[in-house]
Amino acid sequence: LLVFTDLDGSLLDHATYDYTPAMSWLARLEKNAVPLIINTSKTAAEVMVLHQALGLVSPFITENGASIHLPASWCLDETPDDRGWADIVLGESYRRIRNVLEAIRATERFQFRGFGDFSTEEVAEHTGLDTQDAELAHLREASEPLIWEDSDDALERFRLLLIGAGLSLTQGGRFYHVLGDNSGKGRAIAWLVDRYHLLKGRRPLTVGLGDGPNDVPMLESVDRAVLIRGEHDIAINIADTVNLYTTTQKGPAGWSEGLDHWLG
Ligand code: 2M8
Ligand code: MG
Ligand code: MG
Repeated sequence: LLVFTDLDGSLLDHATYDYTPAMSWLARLEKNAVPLIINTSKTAAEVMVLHQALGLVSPFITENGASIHLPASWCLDETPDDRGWADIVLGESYRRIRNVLEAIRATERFQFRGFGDFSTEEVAEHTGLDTQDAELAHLREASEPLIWEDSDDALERFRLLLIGAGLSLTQGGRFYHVLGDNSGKGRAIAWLVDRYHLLKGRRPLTVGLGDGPNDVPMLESVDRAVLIRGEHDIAINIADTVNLYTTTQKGPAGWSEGLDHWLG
């Protein structure tokens, strides 16, 4: 069994980033040695802090699937760095993403602002994170969150231009996110499931929990999916072939409700 989870609006409360209502399930997963694999749009720098606080030993996925972080126990050919981690990059570099965004903005005059245009204080303002955490959210490696300040028509044209440049656009609870087109939360899961298979000689049962449009590829690639009721009112369309449970509660309370449903 592998449990994949989104953070904001899922394991963490959308506004306060608290996870207290999930504590008893976190303890239960740990006791049963079930790997809890964070799969988030946050940066590795942000996740590392939480991963340690939760005492996790599992791999984690950052920036909407653009990069996978393996502890030594999940490595085959990879050599862990001196902190004990090996990074697999599936997406495009942050530098290339910013270059494309700046070129598109210069020619199309679209109105948007990304984290690369923000000071750390502005990141803090838009996310509700304190300055220290905002600094970690600012350390992007392979995706750019942005606020769209232009029309819906312009957004559709922007989406097509990104595809033309080998990039893609997805949406989290607060921001649009630009990333490489061969990444995404689903692809990163497929990678880790294959790795698990190579290590253990069998495929795992997979559970996935998320609340946003960027979680759809995750929910569509697991055996048992939990759609957590969102704080936002963005429509979320999931293929009807998915084994889906939709929670009535939001955030970490919904997260626990979902695990009660599938594993309780
Ligand atoms: C960003 O992502 C969230 C998650 O869904 C969003 O779009 O609302 C990320 O850039 C992340 O790094 C940051 O911590 C988070 C804070 O709300 O926002
Ligand atoms: Mg979320
Ligand atoms: Mg997320």
